[in-house]
Amino acid sequence: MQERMKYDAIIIGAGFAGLHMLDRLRAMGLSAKVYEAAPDVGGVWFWNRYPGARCDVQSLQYSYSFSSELEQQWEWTEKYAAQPEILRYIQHVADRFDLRRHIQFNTRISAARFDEETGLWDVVAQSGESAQCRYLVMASGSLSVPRLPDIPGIGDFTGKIYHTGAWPQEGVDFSGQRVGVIGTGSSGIQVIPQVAKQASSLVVFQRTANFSIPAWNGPLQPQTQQAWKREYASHRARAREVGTLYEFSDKAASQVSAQEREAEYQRRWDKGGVNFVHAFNDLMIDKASNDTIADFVRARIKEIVKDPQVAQSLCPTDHPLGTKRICVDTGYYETYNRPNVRLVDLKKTPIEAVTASSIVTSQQSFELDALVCATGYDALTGAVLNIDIRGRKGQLLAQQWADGPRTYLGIMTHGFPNMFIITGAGSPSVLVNMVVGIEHHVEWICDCIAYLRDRALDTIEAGQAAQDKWVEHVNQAAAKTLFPLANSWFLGANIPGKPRVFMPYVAKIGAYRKECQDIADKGYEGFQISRSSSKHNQESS
Ligand code: N01
Repeated sequence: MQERMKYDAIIIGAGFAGLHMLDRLRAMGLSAKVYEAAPDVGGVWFWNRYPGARCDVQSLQYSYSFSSELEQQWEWTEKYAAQPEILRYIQHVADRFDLRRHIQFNTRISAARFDEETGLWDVVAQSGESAQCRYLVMASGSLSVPRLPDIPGIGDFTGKIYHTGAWPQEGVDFSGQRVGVIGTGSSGIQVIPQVAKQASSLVVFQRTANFSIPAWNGPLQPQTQQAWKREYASHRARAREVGTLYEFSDKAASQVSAQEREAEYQRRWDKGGVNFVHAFNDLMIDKASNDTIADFVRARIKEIVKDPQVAQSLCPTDHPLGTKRICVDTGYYETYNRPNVRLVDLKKTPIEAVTASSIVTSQQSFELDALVCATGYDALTGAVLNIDIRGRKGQLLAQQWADGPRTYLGIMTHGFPNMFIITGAGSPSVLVNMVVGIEHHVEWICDCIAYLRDRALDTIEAGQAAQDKWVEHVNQAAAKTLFPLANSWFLGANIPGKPRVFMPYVAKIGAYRKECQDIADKGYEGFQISRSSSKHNQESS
């Protein structure tokens, strides 16, 4: 029998998080291996190849900060990079830092088991292949488990069905086809204008109207890029405090005149992007203030969309602006003025079934050649819980998290020693610039491993009491905002049966970094740290 490979660390996933983790651990002199289900690096940027896919954080900020040579030498071509350019960047990083030889592609990890005797993790792939490690790092992504809608009859559809998050590598040509799109979140809002340009007809099946802000994307001017690069150090320092460098207002919408509010919303609309939602500092905590910005967007939708009934259906009315992830688009609302595009408002006429060739609503049947599902993900916990992870005493992580994810700092969970989660539930994660969040977690995890190594300690895990306190703290932070008012994937509301728990930590990344650093400075307060034989319980009371 072939001997099992043994590594200091195994990392699951070769996206932004996994690659950076690998690079840092190698730099520390650890043996590390990445397992990746896809045939190449990239993570979500490998899979999300749908037409129109691009990041809504500006390219110069949605990139690694750990290498000044890399940040100076890499040239971005657009204000908001499209998926192919981001994927090229990630591939470049893998090659530049010679990471590929430590990555095993086409390998999906199905199980991981902590062995209390050895203090090691046994990691098993779907193929049956297994390996051992001391540290297990979940870099498996926050939005990486696509979810198809469970509509009666969908399995009978004989046309092609695509999910935006698992797009065919060879691309899709919709020319001359009758296409349906289900879903109007960030992915739907990006893919719809592109499909509309190709398809002979497009029917959009909308369950919940979403707020979308124009991107006003365009080429990145060389002088803009050079100016930014000259100031990169200070920009990155600021990003560590705020995530993305938006114009954060110190004024409340409730304390200024209606004219001042309108002028500010218009100014930010004209600049475009997520910056729009930071127009005032009370928009996410005061419903009346939020109504003012939501009204502004609804008025813009009615200006852009020519058919008043279609415009009305496109106006979100069931959640405050920003409580579902705000969308950023290029020509989304304008697309509904095209003669080949039709909006079906599922709130009025729900889908009843899918047949071999059509979608049937309560009112009509729509014949389709292809169906695009922009129906989202089992967010934050999906990728972790898809693996059969067993910690101390064989306890199953899925059982521990049956009522919602429980972590300490969003990085570790009680009963699962030496298992780290990058940008997991309980950390700011998807609420901030992901690359900034990832770099922070990678640094923290590396410091933690160095701490253990320097003291010849074997395991670290979240203490129960500290974890309980953290979960409560994360819940309280969300409860002070308007976020819980929306049925969003932040709350798991898009997955039937998923516990309704607000998963990300609503905090400025700078404040969160400080909380994490303070805990590390106090000798990892609240964590349990042990040598194989003697257990030093450092959990705070
Ligand atoms: O997924 P979503 P997404 N019948 O869950 C609808 C990031 N991202 O892939 O709201 C009918 O937001 C569902 O309707 P409802 C970003 O963080 C970023 O678009 O549940 N409809 C909703 O409209 C984003 O938030 C970028 O009522 C059904 C849609 O499908 C996250 O990924 C680009 C349905 C799902 O929206 C996820 O975005 C893309 C059903 N059975 C993604 N089931 C950028 O950086 C679901 N829906 C720009």
